[in-house]
Amino acid sequence: MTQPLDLAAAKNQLAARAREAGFDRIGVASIDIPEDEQHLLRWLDDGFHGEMDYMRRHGTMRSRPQDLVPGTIRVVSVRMDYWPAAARDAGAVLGDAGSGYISRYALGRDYHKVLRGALARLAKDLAGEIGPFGYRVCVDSAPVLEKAHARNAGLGWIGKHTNLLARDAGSWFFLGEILTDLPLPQDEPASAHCGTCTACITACPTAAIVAPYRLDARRCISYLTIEHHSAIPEALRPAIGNRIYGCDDCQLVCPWNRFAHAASHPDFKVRHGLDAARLTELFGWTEAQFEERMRGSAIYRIGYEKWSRNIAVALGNAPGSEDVIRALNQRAERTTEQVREHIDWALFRQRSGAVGVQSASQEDPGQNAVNTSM
Ligand code: B12
Ligand code: SF4
Ligand code: SF4
Repeated sequence: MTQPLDLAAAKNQLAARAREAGFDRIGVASIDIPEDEQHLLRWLDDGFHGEMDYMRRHGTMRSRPQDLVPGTIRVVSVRMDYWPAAARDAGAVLGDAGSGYISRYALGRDYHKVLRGALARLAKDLAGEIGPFGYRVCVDSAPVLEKAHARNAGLGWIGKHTNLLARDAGSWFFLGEILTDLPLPQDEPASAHCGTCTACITACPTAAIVAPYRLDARRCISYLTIEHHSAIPEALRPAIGNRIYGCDDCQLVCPWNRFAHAASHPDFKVRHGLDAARLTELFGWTEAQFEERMRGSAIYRIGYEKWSRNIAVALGNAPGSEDVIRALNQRAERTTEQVREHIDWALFRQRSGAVGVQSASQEDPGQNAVNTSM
């Protein structure tokens, strides 16, 4: 006769293996997130997803993992810290308008690859020990409300900036999941500790956090520089400053990030000097150089055109200089229509002396209004 499976022991084995695989925390939750589903539907109705059609496409499948993988009854959530401690200081890069600021999460190897590989091995190893079970691993690779499940699994709370954060770990971490049919014992959801703080809302350069816990992605620099395919609305360009891929401002000011841990995974070490790169140098890369240097990085996914578009905006915000004007002119004749339009905007700013970073007010980001300070 086969012994019944000891689920508490299986969970302990999983936790021990997760630590060996480089994960910093693991927890287990049920699949039920009805309130989050309501928030998701409202967010979509308000159009806050912008051009991220994939967010609308899956509808409630995103909040019902049992519809995505039939038989799912638990979500195992994992956290992996990514703060690159050896990188040039974030504030120093943001304060140096001739440098390009790249989000801390994208300075090393693509996290999708790092976490997915480790999670797949973890689930496979557990199956080797306890016998076959149903599962699917996800790292931002399937329609799953990752933060909601992670909160319920005790990994942290969703902050007013909408990222997941923990008192002993801040928010500089990635999430991943194993959706499973194993009835593993559940953890307690984490309690929230934002209190009366509103630092992230105040710090956001584009006023994208329109209310606590509500992010209008169409205004968010992370969205604009990574997910938005069309031209970046002119009204928002000045506030983007020198952020050429993603944005960290709301996390940089969060008091709980004093308790964040440095990444221990070697794949999150800075590559290609991306923490201290000059805008003019990055703008001089050919498409072949972009492909070669960014392969294996999350940045590779946006492609050369959006990369060039983003740098053109940052050059338009850089202090006026002949070097910047030369770099812009050199690319102007051999590029796409979209990049060309952003170069023209940047050249106009450079020549009219209307440079410098401004905060954006909460006007409609859909409007391609010309900035009034020009
Ligand atoms: C779409 C997306 C984006 C979009 C939209 C972000 C967003 N807030 O939705 C954009 C491109 C802007 C983005 C940016 C970033 N992202 Co992103 N993104 C995602 C993705 C794919 C889906 C998120 C989602 O489901 N959004 C739907 C909306 C409805 O959710 P929400 O805004 O978080 O709202 C929730 C709560 O705030 C609450 N809520 C909503 N309204 C209200 C109202 C009230 C009154 C209350 C009480 C609650 C409440 O309910 C909602 C559901 O839980 C996830 C991966 C995944 N599959 O989950 C990664 C993910 C969230 N992103 C991640 C990261 C790292 C980032 C960036 C930090 C990257 C960067 N440095 O540029 C920024 C952070 C920007 C920010 N302030 O959120 C990590 C976050 C890790 C963490 N610690 O939380 C994730 C989990 C990827 C991963 N696997 O690690 N992202
Ligand atoms: S990532 Fe930047 S633009 Fe987006 S909400 Fe945070 S501070 Fe605002
Ligand atoms: S900055 Fe303040 S309000 Fe925003 S997530 Fe951190 S603790 Fe919460």
